[in-house]
This record gives sequence, C-alpha cells and structure tokens, in this order.
Amino acid sequence: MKLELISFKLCPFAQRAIILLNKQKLDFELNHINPMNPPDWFKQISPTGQVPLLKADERIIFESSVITEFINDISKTNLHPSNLIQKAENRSWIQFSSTLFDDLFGVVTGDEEKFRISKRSLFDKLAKIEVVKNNAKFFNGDSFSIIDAAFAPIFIRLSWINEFTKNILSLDDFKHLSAWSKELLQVDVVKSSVVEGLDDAYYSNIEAREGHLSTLLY
Ligand SMILES: N[C@@H](CCC(=O)N[C@@H](CS)C(=O)NCC(=O)O)C(=O)O
Repeated sequence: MKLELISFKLCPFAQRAIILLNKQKLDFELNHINPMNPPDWFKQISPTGQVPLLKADERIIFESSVITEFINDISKTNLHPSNLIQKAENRSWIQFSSTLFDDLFGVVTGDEEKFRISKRSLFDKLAKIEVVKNNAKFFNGDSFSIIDAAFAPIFIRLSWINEFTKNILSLDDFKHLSAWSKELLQVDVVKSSVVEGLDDAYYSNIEAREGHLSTLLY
C-alpha cells in the first residue's frame, strides 16, 4: 500500500502519526504544507482543512486518532491492548489528551489572563491523568502503545517550554507523569520524530505569538 502523510512541521497531531508509522516500520512519503496558507490541491482533498492527512493508495484518511488506528490496523504488530475494556479506556484517554493541545495553545498564545486560565486547565487535566497512570514504564506496561505515541508530542512541548523558561510548566508535582515523560522522550521513534531545529522553530513560534509566555523566555 502506498502511504503519504501530509503534515505541517510543527504539528503535534501529525507527529503522532509519524511516531506510529516509524514504530510500525512502514514506508511512507512525508510532505509538508502550511495549513494556514494551504495549496489548492490540499483544499480539494481535505474535508477539514487540517493536517495530518494520510493518503492510502489515493484514498483520504483524516483525524490523527483515526490515522494512528489505521496505521495499527495495517501493521503486523498490534500496539493497542488486546483486552477490549483496556483498549476502550486507552481510546478515551487518547481523545482526552487531544484537548490538552487547546490548553497548550492558550498557554503559548494568550495574554497573562488567558495564560493563567489555560495553564490551570492544563494542570487540572494532567492531575486527572496522573491518577490513572501507574508505575509502569509506558501507559500499558513495559511496551510502547498507540496511547504513548498520542501523549509523546505533549511531553515534548512541555519539556521545550520548561527548557525555554524557568520550568514554567514543571511536571515535578506529578510523579507518574514525570517518569512517563522521561521514558517517552528517550524512545527512538519519539526522538526521531523531532526533526533538527524543531525546538528552535517552536521557540520562534512562541516569540512570534507575542503572548505572555514570550515574556517568560530566556
Ligand atoms: N482533530 C485534528 C486536529 C488537527 C489540527 O488541529 N491540525 C492543525 C495543525 S497542528 C491544523 O491543521 N490547523 C489548521 C486549521 O485548523 O485550519 C486531529 O487530531 O487530526
């Protein structure tokens, strides 16, 4: 099957798909567009105007959670729990994890008030995840699952923001999340999903937004 992922360099949702494609050792072509200024061909094939979008033999699959499930479906290794309740729980938390990006957007772009509200909302959600995360290396135990790929782009961005500031979004109060984040950031396919210079591009993006966070940068 011919796979082409249409992405945007800084997109965390696309990064989930890249992590999974590489973890499953599938060949794919990666093409970048800017969804804020999309080419006409992209407008014609994308129902939402958003990336990521996966072309599978010219058929169009969109929404990162659907794309990652599809990648799993066409792979030899199943990276979802086989227990159906656990699988459904994982899917619930994957959906929940996507809402963290709304808070992160508010943290990155908002004025002081919006920053404070978004950070509160982000940390309230992290506290809920801390309760369900256990001592295991990854979310479901010793091996990497789809849910780990869903959370990795969040932890990458939190670690960047902490590095760029005085640990403004420190996970230190969350024992399980801190350990999980540390593990995930060391996984090869997570590391390779961060292309050279992406941290600098993220830094520049924070500066360009001119929100409260830009005043806290080193
Ligand atoms: N629910 C979507 C969200 C994707 C998303 O927000 N993509 C952003 C880039 S990271 C985008 O395309 N934004 C342009 C737009 O919303 O018009 C998914 O999980 O795939």
